[in-house]
Amino acid sequence: QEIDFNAVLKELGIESVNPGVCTGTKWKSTTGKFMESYSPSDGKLIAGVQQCGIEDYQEVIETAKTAFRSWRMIPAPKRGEIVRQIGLELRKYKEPLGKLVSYEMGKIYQEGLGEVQEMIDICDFAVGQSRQLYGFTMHSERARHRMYDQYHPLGVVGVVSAFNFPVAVWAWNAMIALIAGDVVVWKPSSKVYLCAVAVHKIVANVLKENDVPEGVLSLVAAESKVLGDTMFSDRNIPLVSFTGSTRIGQKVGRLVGERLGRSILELGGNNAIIITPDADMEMALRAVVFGAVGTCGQRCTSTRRIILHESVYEEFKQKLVAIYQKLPIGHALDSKTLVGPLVDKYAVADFCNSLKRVTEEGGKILTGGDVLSGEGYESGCFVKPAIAEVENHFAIVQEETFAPLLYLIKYTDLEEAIQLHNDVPQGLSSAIFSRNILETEKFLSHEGSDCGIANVNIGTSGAEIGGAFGGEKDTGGGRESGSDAWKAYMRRQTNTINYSTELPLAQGIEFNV
Ligand code: UN1
Repeated sequence: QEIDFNAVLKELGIESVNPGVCTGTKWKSTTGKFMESYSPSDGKLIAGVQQCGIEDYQEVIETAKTAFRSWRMIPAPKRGEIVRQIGLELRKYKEPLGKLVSYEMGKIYQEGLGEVQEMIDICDFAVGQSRQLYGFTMHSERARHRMYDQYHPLGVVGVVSAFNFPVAVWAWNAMIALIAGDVVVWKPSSKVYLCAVAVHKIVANVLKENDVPEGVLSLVAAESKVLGDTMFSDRNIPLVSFTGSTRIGQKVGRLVGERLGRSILELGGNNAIIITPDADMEMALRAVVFGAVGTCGQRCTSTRRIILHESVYEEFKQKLVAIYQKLPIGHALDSKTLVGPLVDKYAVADFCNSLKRVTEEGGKILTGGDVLSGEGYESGCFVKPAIAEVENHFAIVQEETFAPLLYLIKYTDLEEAIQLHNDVPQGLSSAIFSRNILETEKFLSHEGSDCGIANVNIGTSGAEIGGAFGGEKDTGGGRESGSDAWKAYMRRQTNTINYSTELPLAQGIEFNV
């Protein structure tokens, strides 16, 4: 079906040329280069952004620092009220924003809507959290002394997000940062600037209405080569939350670490599902397909490896291949599509290169791997999702290929399955399909999955916002979104108050002057 995309852009306030710098309600003309954004679905130009230059960035940081001084003094539940209104505003724009996410990034519309829903959900979560920034109280070892810890706002939070979740990852960070009393400077991926512009247009309505100071939520649309290192090394930013590859993440960790700043790193995954003989096979199949080809394999939580018991291997493999051969691949906004395009032609080249390496190392491609051409595929970004039989130790299997390439690996006993499962550098998401409690509990125990997320009878992707999101090992180790992840966005202070007329020292030390 043809959709009038101009109407969507108009509703979101996207012009053909958009400034790439915003401090909340004010848009700034910038000194950076002009960048155009094309849809990977049909290759058409959507609109362009005038990018942020270094001087623009310095100004934004000064505005953010000033804003922090007043924003931190607004009581947390009142900051929560602003976030509540942002959630309401996002509800109003869920459909056009979901469409833009789908059109600019290439995920199917259902997933575009789901992504905006994640934003709404984290707003709701943050509103509640704004009244629950709890610290502990403890009993002092000294008489008439009181001790407690409290959490204070931290300052400017830098959010650097990836192309695959153009809007939700910002919201996970920004909404928690807001209720924590922090201000946010967002550098979105240069592949999806328009989504970031649209988000800021939507949020501006709320900021204006509530007289929120300029600089509480800022946007700096710049390429990583222009602003990346500057931001990571910037002492004005006590916390950098970075989502992206392990390679870049290591550099972020180093640069932020050198100045003893804090970083939350959400890096690559190499997520596996173990399927045991006790699994519900139909459920497992659906979970595997969604996990492996959803978002065209471009989630950090995408399913990359299936570790199958030998007794169910052949049957599962055949059913899976049959499903893959019928997958509807096409324009992300076509409601019949389940697999949209990859984000750009570089991603297509990476996918092809990985397939080549699989064969070179002795793996066998069972289905897929073609780059599609012809009617409907003119953008050159469409591929057929692939399945390959491999061994876990292959160098290519140890890496994350950010595309729909699924590996099948056979196991004999659960011990071995868990070992294969953990034997990769990454540690983000994981799952087991089994109705046997001995197996599932073992998988969740400390001798089981070594990942930050471990699921039973659901797939590896599509985590709810209420949990802490993040992973171990090469995935970086940070946590964001739900649970007590908010603590990373605040500084902790321990307070001891003496209400006696003596000055006893701790540890019973006598010191008489
Ligand atoms: C990511 O791919 O960067 O769990 C985030 C999921 C989504 C978030 C993925 N809720 O798949």
